[in-house]
Amino acid sequence: MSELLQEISAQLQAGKAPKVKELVQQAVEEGLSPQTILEEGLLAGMNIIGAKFKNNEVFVPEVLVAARAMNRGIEVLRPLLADAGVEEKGTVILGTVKGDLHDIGKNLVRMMMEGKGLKVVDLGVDVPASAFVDAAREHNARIVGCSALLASTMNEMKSVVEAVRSSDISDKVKIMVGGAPVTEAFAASIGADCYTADATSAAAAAVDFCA
Ligand code: B1M
Repeated sequence: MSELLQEISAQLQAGKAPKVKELVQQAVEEGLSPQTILEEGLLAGMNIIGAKFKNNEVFVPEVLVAARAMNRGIEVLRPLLADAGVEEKGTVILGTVKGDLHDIGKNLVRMMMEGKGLKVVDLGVDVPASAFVDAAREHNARIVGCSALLASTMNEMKSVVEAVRSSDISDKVKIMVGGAPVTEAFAASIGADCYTADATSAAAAAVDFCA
């Protein structure tokens, strides 16, 4: 891995948001691909923080500043990963489910979907099931996408599936789920239409649904 990517990872772990932004910009100018910067710089750093968090070597405040630094880096990459001027292929309602405040993975899913020419209405975090349905109806969406990072909140996805299925838009909308604790088997058990493990495959699946 290049020294610059290692430095991005290190500065992210230290929570130095302006420095991460500057280094990501530098990496872009040096010709590194946005995908490489994302995976080998930003996500590599966040994975290390995640492992330390699990082992009680760092705590919520450190994780929070690292997450902010990650988001600042992603902001630089967003327009590069998005294909400017691509005709919109369909609308996706995206959000992190009720009770869950994790948004880094969701933001990546959004970025990749926008990069594939989908319009994404991002409802943010802590989104109740009814808000997914209301937004899907309002925006005439083809897809509702739910993200969850906590074992305790992934069950909220079942509420979203039930809310969509019992609504008037049931047969217009596909439900996609994802996030670290979510599995294919869980998705099937709650009646979701699709589970994907990462942002890139989520975007590809969403495009297929809209085709
Ligand atoms: Co939290 N947290 N956290 N946290 N946090 C985890 C998830 C945890 C695994 C850490 C651990 O203990 N090892 C653990 C959950 C354990 C569990 O339930 N199994 C945990 C916990 C316990 C908590 C708190 C309860 C801690 C506390 O307060 N004591 C608390 C909960 C707050 C709440 O939500 N109500 C909490 C808080 C936080 C912070 C606020 C400090 C911060 C979030 C900041 C933010 O998001 N803005 C945070 C973070 C950063 C993490 C870790 C370290 C990193 C998560 C992350 O962003 N990963 C995480 C540990 C870990 O995962 N190693 C942890 C990077 C991201 C790119 O990956 O989100 O998995 P991910 O997204 C991937 C895929 O999952 C997929 O695509 C993405 C990219 O490829 N994907 C989808 C995601 N959504 C998708 C949707 C799709 C398809 C694919 O379709 C629609």
